[in-house]
Amino acid sequence: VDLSSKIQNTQFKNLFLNASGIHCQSKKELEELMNDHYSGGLVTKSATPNSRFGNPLPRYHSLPAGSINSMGLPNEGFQFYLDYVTHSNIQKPTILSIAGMSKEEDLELLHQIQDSKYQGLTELNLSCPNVIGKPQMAYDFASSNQMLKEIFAFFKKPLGIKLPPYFDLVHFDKIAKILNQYPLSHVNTINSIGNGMWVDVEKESVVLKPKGGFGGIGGAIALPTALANVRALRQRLNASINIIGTGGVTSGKDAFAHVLCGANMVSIGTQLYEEGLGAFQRINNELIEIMKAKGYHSLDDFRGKLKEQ
Ligand code: RRO
Repeated sequence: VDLSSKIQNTQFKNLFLNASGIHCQSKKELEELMNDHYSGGLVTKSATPNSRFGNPLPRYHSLPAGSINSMGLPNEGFQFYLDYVTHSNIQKPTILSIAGMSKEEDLELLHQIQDSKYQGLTELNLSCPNVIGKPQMAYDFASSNQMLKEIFAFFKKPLGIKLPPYFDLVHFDKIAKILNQYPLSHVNTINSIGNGMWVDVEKESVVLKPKGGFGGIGGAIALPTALANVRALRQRLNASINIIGTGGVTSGKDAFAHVLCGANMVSIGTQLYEEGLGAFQRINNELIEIMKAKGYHSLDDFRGKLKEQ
């Protein structure tokens, strides 16, 4: 069974990635991911121009079937991640994630990438739900369009974007129509489901310190929303735009479902955080067993082939 996959010209030995933000902030975490045999590629924590501590703690909480977070973009600063993906002992393809605090910062970071030696994939995070006072750009269609227009006027390296979940079919039509105008390498869907809430009934309290307890929802409870977003975008985007399916993957079965909906790559967030890097090996093996039982040899045998009733 062959789990290899591609984004544009970048070949991955298997479809699995960490979700950005999970196990990819520090040098140690990145090295562990880089040396892990069961993930096909590595995504870095979304970077801002300068390092950030992020929001006050507690800012992550495990839920019965997922997680809620309001990390607030803790990261080591853009130069650290650019150096890591350019100079380190690279064992697998990398995706450099960036998230400036304004359009100007995003453009500045992209100029630096354009002018650097980096030849890997870049991903612009237009969907961080947790920075106080900063709306998610990807919910503002006109601003997203304008931003992409300015970016592709100078940016010539492979670039994808990280999208938030959409919940209305008209919104899928609108965002796809915009994205189809640009030579994007990929879209990564979904970021966490923004501004959920969890209540500790015993304490009669929220569980996160920042933002009065509001935070992004991930993990198993996000799977149906993630699958819908992968499917709806695959049905609307140009074939040249690949899809990274992110959201709710805890098993090989969930990864199989993402690929059926059209995912080229699948990333693992909450489950990776909760289980550790061993999740990659387990989920690899589970997916291989499902494919063997069905007589599939490669992901192309079933990618996007979800049947309607
Ligand atoms: O750091 C975060 O709070 C964070 C980010 Br940038 C993101 O894109 N998604 C998320 O769930 N948390």
